[in-house]
Amino acid sequence: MRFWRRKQTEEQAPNEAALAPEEEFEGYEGDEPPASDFEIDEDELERQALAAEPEFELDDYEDATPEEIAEVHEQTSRATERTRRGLFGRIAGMFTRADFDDDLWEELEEILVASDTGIQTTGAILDAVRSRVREEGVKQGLRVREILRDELIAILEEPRREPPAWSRQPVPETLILLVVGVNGAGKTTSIAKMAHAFKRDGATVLLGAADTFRAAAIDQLKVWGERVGVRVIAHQPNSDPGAVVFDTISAADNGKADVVIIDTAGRLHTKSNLMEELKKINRIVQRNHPDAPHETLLVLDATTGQNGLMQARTFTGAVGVTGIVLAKLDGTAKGGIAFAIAHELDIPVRFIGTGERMTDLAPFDAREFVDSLLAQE
Ligand SMILES: Nc1nc2c(ncn2[C@@H]2O[C@H](COP(=O)(O)OP(=O)(O)O)[C@@H](O)[C@H]2O)c(=O)[nH]1
Ligand SMILES: [Mg+2]
Repeated sequence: MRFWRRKQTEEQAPNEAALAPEEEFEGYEGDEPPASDFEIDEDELERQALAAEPEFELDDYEDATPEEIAEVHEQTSRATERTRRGLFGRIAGMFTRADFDDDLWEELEEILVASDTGIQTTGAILDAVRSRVREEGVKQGLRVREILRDELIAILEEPRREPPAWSRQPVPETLILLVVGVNGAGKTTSIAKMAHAFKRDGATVLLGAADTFRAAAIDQLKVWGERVGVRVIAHQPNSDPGAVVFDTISAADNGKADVVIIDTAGRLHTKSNLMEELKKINRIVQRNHPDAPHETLLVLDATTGQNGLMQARTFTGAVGVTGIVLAKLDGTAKGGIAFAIAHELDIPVRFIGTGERMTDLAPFDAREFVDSLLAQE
């Protein structure tokens, strides 16, 4: 799946004149031609429309090819396998019963809460579904299923205000991403995966090892840098993270890097120090790049469930988190956490981690996610 596109230069930009709307046709006075010239075969039109457009598109990547969409579908399906095979999968089978009675509502609620959707978010989803069921006088299970699907997607799309910085056009001259999160969440691995993806898309990528608190963390990023084939700027353990960031940005400016990704510590001596450090990093980035970081990505470990939400609040309170990377989704049967993140944090999930390899990263797409969870095996 392509995530990053080089900024269009003037020669590459489509010729504006060619795209200008056509002049109004002057010779035509507006007399309607005979109706027979305009016989429209509606079925044929519909067939043509279906053939021209792929059945689905990804919300954040509108020009994804059918092959890329198929890849995302496969990755999402793999990452949600445990959740689907676990409790959540029971939902898929609930709608075959003719009458959707109170017992079923209760069961649905229990499943959602037990899948880490959280009480508040489950309440919001079920209120929305119930009120539509009531308004439309729906009785049939299959129709309730459709409404539930719609509302699950709607919850995930609540925070989706604009596509991620790397898929917007024009992409910034130097795209700067700051990656934050507690230790062990999956920051360094996710950075390696992103670096791999952006590099494959043709970007020159530079990594900054600003998690200087642990020697192993620096080494880990260096090892990934070698594997992926991207440069890593690192200092000695326990050195000033701000200095690493400064050097990374300078190297990017001198070497014309397209994408800079900065790894940060998950813990310092105390929590408030960490948040101050992250704010300082932001200020250093902004010296030469006032509109950066273009995204501050919080990596959350999907297996930590509701605890992850608590951690997330600490970060969102201190630094402006613009997106979530939901790592280790493949390792949990409680993928309902994605709904809680969207609804309670109001931050879009940008990526899901689907395994430990550098290719195990997929864009998060609400429809793909919900359909994967509701798919019957
Ligand atoms: N199964 C799985 N494991 C992951 C994923 N992302 C990270 N990990 C593993 O989680 C552990 C911690 O990751 P790391 O990147 O070092 O976390 P950091 O401390 O936040 O930098 C490592 O063993 C990773 O291999 C994922 O998407 N799926
Ligand atoms: Mg790390």
